[in-house]
Amino acid sequence: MPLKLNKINLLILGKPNSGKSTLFNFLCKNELSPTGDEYGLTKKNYSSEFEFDNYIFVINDTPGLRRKSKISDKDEEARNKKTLSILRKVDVVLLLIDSIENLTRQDFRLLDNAIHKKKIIFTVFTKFDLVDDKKNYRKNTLNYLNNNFSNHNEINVEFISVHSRLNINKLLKLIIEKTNLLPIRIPKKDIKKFTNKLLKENRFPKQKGVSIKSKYVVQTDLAFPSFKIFLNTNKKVSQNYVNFFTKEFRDYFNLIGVPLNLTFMRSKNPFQIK
Ligand SMILES: Nc1nc2c(ncn2[C@@H]2O[C@H](COP(=O)(O)OP(=O)(O)OP(=O)(O)O)[C@@H](O)[C@H]2O)c(=O)[nH]1
Ligand SMILES: [Mg+2]
Repeated sequence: MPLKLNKINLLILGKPNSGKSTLFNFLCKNELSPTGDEYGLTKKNYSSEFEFDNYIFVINDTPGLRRKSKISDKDEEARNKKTLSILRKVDVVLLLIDSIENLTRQDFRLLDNAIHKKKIIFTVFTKFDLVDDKKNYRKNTLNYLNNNFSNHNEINVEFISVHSRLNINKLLKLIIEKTNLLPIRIPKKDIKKFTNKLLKENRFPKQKGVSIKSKYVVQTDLAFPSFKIFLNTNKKVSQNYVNFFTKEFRDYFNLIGVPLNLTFMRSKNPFQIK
């Protein structure tokens, strides 16, 4: 059984006007952070707490992040730095995207940054009340992410509206669910079953014509999904191989949308492990 965390630290990030402070105020049931149609209303970080389903959520609202090229003054630069420093300290990052705007390269960069820092990440499309064909919008957005963002398995995606109270509780429940996955312990026998399945199916991508096999996998941290994968090669594995293995591992153990630490170990004497 995973350990139950009772405090979850959240950070809200996103472009100006994406609805960060509206969500923050709604969740904390106060009007601490200024909201409105003017871009860049929030000029500092706000932190507050609220309770949901026996959990205490500590939530941080931040000033809107703009592209580096658009930043003109030192104050904004300092605010951005501060925001990214909070990122290091939280468990969960909510990247807010206005549903009526497109995903941009800056959004992908922020997602990559949060992935690199091993956070639980939610890409949250806001103002969903303004979308007419919600079903199609959802489908197209998920397809777009699958096709254009190679790390899509590392993030969760949700569509909310604070004005219509749409999917907010669902979002909070999902945050709890994913946070509870983190202190994970996968029994050795299940890891063995997984490696045997991979070996049997033998779909490993070839590297210079050679099929690299993962012979065994060891969990190295019980508080965080960290694993060492021992390979039958003394060569560095390709990104293609890493992606293949990571996807198989996530799918098998149902670890979609949570950070994962996989270290691929080369074998000094690859011929010893058959
Ligand atoms: N229709 C609709 N509008 C929303 C929703 N949430 C926020 N808005 C509006 O979007 C505008 C921007 O909201 P804010 O919460 O101030 O956005 P922000 O991301 O905090 O903006 P900055 O602080 O400038 O970065 C406001 O006019 C809100 O009323 C929503 O669920 N539906
Ligand atoms: Mg704001």
